[in-house]
Amino acid sequence: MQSPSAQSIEEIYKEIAQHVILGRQKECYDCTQLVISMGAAPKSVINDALIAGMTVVGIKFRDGEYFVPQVLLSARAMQHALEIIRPLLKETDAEKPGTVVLGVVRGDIHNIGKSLVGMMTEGAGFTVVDLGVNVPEEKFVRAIEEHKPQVLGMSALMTTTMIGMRETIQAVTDAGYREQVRIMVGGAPVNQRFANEIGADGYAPDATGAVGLVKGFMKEMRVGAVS
Ligand code: B12
Repeated sequence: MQSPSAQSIEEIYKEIAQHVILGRQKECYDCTQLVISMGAAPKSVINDALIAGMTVVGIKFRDGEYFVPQVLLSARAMQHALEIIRPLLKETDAEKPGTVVLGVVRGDIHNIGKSLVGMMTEGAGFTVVDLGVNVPEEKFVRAIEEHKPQVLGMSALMTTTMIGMRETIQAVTDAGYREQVRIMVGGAPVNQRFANEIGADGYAPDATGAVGLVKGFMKEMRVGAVS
């Protein structure tokens, strides 16, 4: 790392992306802290530095240049840096205008995208109940019973686990809760067509889009949405 004064925020973004790519956890964390202290916008650090790096990791993994251990190091570096950003996205004293239950479907342990959606949704003032990864249908149903959310969000990162979304919607319908909850889906292999096909109420390609969906659903359900 050069001295901060010699580097612009954009240059440090490139450095952060590089640390994600190389799985350098401490360096990634330190540089993230540095840009934040320089006044970088948290969402821009996520999109222009951390996700930019993880996108390259995805390409290397797809092309057989990276294997699971490298990807895991990159994921850890990104997740560690996200811990700096998480509190900055939260509105501490805001009135909570609605609840979103979120989870990654059964068989799938890809956590990062879902967590980002959760962080941004919380940042917009909503209560988020994060069920974690590898969530079976019945656990989603139990969470609806327990938390009475207006919105249920499901994430899947693999073509082989997307089916869990359809099965969860079926389970929610069978349990009699389909009318009382809006369902949104997302994750790299998911698209609008698939969302329509399985009877979801919405799809978004990224966390910002997810927040837009949540706000729209809350309005529809007459829960005071934040702007
Ligand atoms: C990191 C990673 C891992 C890490 C995950 C670490 C962690 N703690 O999350 C580890 C190493 C554990 C891993 C394991 C595996 N992985 Co992997 N992994 C990835 C990788 C490189 C990046 C995923 C990521 O974090 N992206 C960054 C985040 C920010 O993006 P995102 O998740 O897409 O989320 C954004 C949007 O999609 C959206 N979004 C996400 N969720 C939701 C939800 C809602 C409701 C909404 C509205 C929006 C939304 O908003 C998010 C933020 O903008 C992808 C490649 C890729 N192109 O996606 C492969 C990838 C998903 N993995 C893949 C594979 C094959 C595996 C393994 C099977 C490998 C193996 N042989 O073991 C295992 C599977 C384990 C399992 N059972 O789940 C394949 C899947 C192929 C397929 N069948 O579809 C991919 C596509 C790589 C590839 N090209 O082959 N992986």
